[in-house]
Amino acid sequence: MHSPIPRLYAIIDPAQTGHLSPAAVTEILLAAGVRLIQFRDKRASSGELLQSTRQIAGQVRRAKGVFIVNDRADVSLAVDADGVHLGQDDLPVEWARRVLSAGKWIGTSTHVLAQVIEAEKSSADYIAFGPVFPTESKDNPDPVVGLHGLREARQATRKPLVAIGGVTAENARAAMDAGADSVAVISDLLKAPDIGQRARHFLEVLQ
Ligand code: 3NM
Repeated sequence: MHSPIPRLYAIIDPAQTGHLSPAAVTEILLAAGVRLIQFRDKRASSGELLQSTRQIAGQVRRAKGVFIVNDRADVSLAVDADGVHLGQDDLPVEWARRVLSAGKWIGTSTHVLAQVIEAEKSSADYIAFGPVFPTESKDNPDPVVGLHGLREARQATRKPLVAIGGVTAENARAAMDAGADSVAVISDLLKAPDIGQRARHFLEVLQ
């Protein structure tokens, strides 16, 4: 990871994009100025995942953005994405490092302070912590950590900290004030009637 983490981290989950294809959503987000995009598809086969990921990687590359693949270091490597995001049950960070070349971003999800402390000791490039607010986008979410939990996480790491879970344009500022460097968002972006306008609004609020 060579550049500071953008303040808005958009996650595209096809379960939430309705009639729009992931590629169409990517185009809208990039046009709005979003420069950090993750693709997360828990249902796709490896073949399907490779297809969509390849396309999005090209789009984000042309816009000089950063593209992260959820969970799958192999797919990230195959499409020359900028990195991978790992959950607690995915490959451990140091093992994903064996797959991805130096300089690629590796992010990790954490949900309690002990995991933040562990991640701080790892070579992860950034740490996501949440759910900060209640979320409906994740199956079996961990207990809500709240802004108080986020402040504690801030004390436990010097790495870039990403607030995730239930973040909206209305509460994003509060998450930054609690110590987040970036906010990761699925539904408040993807469920908006006008995704581009919502993304621009987020970017303004996070200025
Ligand atoms: N991870 P939304 S919460 C993918 O707590 C994900 O680690 C979480 O979606 C965590 O912005 C979450 O719609 C869902 O709440 C985020």
